[in-house]
Amino acid sequence: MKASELRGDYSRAGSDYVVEQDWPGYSPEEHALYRKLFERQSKLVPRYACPEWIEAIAGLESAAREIPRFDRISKKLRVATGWQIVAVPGLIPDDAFFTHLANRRFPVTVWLRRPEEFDYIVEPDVFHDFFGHVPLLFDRVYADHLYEYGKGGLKAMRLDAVRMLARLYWFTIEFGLMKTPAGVRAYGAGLISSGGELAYCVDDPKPQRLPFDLERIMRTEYQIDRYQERYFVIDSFEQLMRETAPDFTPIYAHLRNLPLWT
Ligand code: HBI
Ligand code: FE
Repeated sequence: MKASELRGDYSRAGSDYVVEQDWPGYSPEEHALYRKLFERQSKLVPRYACPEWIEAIAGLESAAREIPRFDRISKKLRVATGWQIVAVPGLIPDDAFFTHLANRRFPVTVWLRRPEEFDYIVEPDVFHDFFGHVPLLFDRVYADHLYEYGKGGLKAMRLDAVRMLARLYWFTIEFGLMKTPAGVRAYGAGLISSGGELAYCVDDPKPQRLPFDLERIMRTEYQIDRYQERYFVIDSFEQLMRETAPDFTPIYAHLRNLPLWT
């Protein structure tokens, strides 16, 4: 994603890429589109989202009718897990992104997709970031994992291993599945916020559903513009935390020369 193609307004972003959310700047049409997206996903999440996400969204009912005010959500989030959300113009460079996570700040895009992008959008917008990512920041173990991920990202930059680490983020935070007594459920933000992939990732027999395997994940390429051909399934956020706790340095060294799984 070259900066020139990105659609957000980066002109007022500081060195940490944080901007004002400018909540009064949203039009009634934008709030209505956000509400339509929220209502569409609300029909699906009871059946397909993991219990932790279902539990967290219950405390965010203010975010159902209109685009949420980040400062108000941050106030609640700080109390729950010590995190806050910061407004950004869209995708930001890795070092800024990792630095925010390593300080318990989650970057949330300020702009909302256009009506014709109702079913699919390439870059994360406020609906993907807020509905997909923010609720799980209220879960202590998930939030602690994301904090460790941020610190690990800064280290991966020093080791030139961001590409391998980004695959971990992709197959967990964005497209992760979790085992539950009722069957697999989605916790990845890209799934939770998707009109079509949320049911597909749980119900469709086509994609592979593999047990979480850190080294397999770090060697598995992914496509960003279509439904995933494989998902990785964790037992719990505790397992995700445990399996990603070790120092990745020797793993990066070992994997660097191995062929990729496609
Ligand atoms: N920026 N705003 C934003 N959101 C992301 O999820 C994001 C990013 N920049 C970099 C990035 N993700 C990826 O490189 C990491 O997932 C590795
Ligand atoms: Fe995302």
